[in-house]
Amino acid sequence: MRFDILTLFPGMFSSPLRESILGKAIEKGLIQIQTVNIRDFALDKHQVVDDTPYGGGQGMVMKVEPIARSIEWVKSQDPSVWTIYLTPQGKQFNQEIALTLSSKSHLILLCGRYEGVDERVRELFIDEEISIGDYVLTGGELGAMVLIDAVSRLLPGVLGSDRSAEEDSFFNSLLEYPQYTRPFDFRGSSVPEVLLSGNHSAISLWRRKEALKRTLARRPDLLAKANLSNEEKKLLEEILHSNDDCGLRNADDEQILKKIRRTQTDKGEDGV
Ligand code: 4FV
Repeated sequence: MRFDILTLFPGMFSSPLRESILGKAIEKGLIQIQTVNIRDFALDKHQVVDDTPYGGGQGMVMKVEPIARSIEWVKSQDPSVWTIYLTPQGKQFNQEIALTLSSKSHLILLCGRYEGVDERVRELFIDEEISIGDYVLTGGELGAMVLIDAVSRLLPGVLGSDRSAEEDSFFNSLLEYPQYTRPFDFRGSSVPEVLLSGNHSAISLWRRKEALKRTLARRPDLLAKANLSNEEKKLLEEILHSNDDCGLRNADDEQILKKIRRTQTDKGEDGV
């Protein structure tokens, strides 16, 4: 998979993407990352890439021409490239979007700066707008790095075994179960016995139950849209009726519970 990153600060990408798993993926040729300096496509003597906003107002806006030329330069090499603009006005990035993008072969990631880009860039060149979160960064570069990391690790051969991506949080939109490793006891806190039992069905049952409890307690919204197996629904039932109420007893939690029950019922023959 190829990523062309359009930015005014290509140096930001020198080290973060060269370490560890992504660095190896680049070495193995599983991903190609090219930074394109938008300023190289500003043809005036001072290579101006921004200007004051029409209608007044604070800050500067990125000019359309340098961005247009840089996108068209990449498209001249591959017209099928999919062009993404990282912006707080985009749809919220999540695992589902990462999975969809991982099926594409070539992405342009446009990183905004200042107050953002001239609106004609959107009208004429952008296929998809993505936000990494409801907060304002100084630039889209960190968003581009987040996207490259989340998408690349889903590509065959990037992670040690592709299976591990299937056990991700959010893979089946549940949060991950608690993880433990040596030492068995740390300052009086020890590892749940079941994990040392060697009884794999008991271990996976414990892990599924813990994932459900953690999701119920921290992200009940995810449960409402999860595709739970009938066994998971039964586990959720046990959790909901056990005295371990996962701290879910105030009013809107009840609403979420009703929603979880409703959606799970609609989804399965014998709902919770
Ligand atoms: C952003 C985000 C983000 C907005 C103004 C760059 C900044 C500046 N990008 N997800 N949140 N971008 O804050 O992707 O141009």
